[in-house]
Amino acid sequence: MERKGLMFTFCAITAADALGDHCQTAASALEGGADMIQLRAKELSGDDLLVCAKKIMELKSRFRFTFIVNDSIEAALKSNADGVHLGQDDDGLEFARDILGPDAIVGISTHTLQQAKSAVAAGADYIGFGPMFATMTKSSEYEPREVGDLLKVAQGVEVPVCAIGGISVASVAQLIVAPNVFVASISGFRREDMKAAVGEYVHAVEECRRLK
Ligand code: TZP
Ligand code: MG
Repeated sequence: MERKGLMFTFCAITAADALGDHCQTAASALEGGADMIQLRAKELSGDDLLVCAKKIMELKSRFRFTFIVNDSIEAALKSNADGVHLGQDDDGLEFARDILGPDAIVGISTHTLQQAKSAVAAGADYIGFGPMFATMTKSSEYEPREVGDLLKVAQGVEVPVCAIGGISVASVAQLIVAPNVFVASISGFRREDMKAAVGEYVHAVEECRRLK
C-alpha cells in the first residue's frame, strides 16, 4: 500500500477525571497545539463511546488535527474519525483496513523492532513504540525501552514513530532522535492548565527538530 506521507508532533491521548472529560481534554490539548488526538476511553463502549468520538470530531470545525480512536474500529468508522489505534492483542490491522478502507490511518502499538517492522509491513500508517519510561498509566510486560532501540525503530521503518510511556516535557529532547519520531502522553499534560502543558510538549518537540 502507498505510504501517506504523514508527520506528527504531539499526540494527546485522552482520559477523563476531575480535570475534564475526554472531549474537554481534547479541546484543551488542541488549544495547546496537539496535532493528533487519540480517544482512549477504556470505560466507554457502544453508543457512549460513539457519542464521545462524534463530539471530538466536532472540534474539527475549530482545529486541524488527526483524530484516532483507540481499540474500536466501529467507533472510528461510525464517527468518521481519521483512523484507529490498535495494540498487539487487538483486532488485526487487516481487519481494520477492510472495514475502514485504504485512506484510514491505522496505528499499531509496538515494543520491539521486530513488531515494528511487522506492523509496517502489514500496512500500519504509524506505530507507537514504548514504554520509553516507567509509567503508572498502563501496566506492560515490557521494561522501559532504550533510546537506542527507538532510534533503530525510527531508522528501520518509513512511517511516523510515536514514542510513548512516561514521557515528560523534560524527556522529550532525548527522544526526538529522528525526523519521523513524535511523542504521546496521557498523564504528562493532565494538570489544571492542560492547554499550557500541551504547549510545552509541542514547543519541546519543535525546538528539538529546529536544532537538528
Ligand atoms: N502504551 C504504552 S505506555 C502507555 C500506553 C497507552 C501509557 C502512556 O501513558 P503516560 O501517562 O503518558 O505514561
Ligand atoms: Mg488496545
